[in-house]
Amino acid sequence: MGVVNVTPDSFSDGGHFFSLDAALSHAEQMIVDGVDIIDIGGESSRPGAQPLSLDEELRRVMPLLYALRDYGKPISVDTCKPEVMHEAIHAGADMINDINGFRAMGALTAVKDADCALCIMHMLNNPQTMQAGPEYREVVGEVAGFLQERATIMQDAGIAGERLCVDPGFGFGKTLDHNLALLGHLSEIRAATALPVLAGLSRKSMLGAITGKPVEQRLAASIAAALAAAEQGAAILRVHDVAETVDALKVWYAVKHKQE
Ligand code: 9MG
Repeated sequence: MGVVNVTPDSFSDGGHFFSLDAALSHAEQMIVDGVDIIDIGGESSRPGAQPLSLDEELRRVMPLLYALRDYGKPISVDTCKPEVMHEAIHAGADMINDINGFRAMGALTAVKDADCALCIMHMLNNPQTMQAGPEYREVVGEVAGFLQERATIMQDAGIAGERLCVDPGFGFGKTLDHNLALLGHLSEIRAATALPVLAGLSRKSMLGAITGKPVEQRLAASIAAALAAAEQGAAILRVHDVAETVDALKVWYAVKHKQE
């Protein structure tokens, strides 16, 4: 999954793709580079980011979604707002990626009768407060439990389990130790939920904490993290550097299957 943020303040690309043309050519390059799913988002989720109005989010996301529909690649829309989910689904979005785990009032109704895929992510609190001293008794069990509970609520609401995947939400209300525990036990989250796991580690601050590198120098760290997640059974990797990650995964996959 390749990330295209249409935001002026994304932590990872500094808002380089804020204009429609720039976002579109970025997405086109990702397709050339071998992306499978394009994740577009208008609201920044970096720690401390301020919420965006509904109108502004629609103004950022919808033109790109319309423009990308004819490229033949599945499009995911990263949003927490039921109204954006509704509009995106009607415009042909193939997936809704909700960092809030479809907890907003109206979110389940917005996605229930569609057939698009749905990514349920774990986040402690919200982007404004999530990094203010996050605490867990046992992070892996608590995150897995949350994802399991959300998946059950969604299925009880009539949403087919085949539409769901889960994401522990690296960096969303987690310390470095929490993130490392989740990455090292990703296969347990997969087993506990019996759902495909999506992992987003690309360029995140946990990689900066480990390497001491600023966001623009985290390519090698991002690839290492992507491979660690793949080794733990992640089905979808949300990344910024598609070409490099695809090459790394091809090598990892070839070695893995040679051994089997
Ligand atoms: C929107 N967004 C930013 N980081 C993310 C992550 O790790 N996972 C998912 N599903 N979405 C994310």
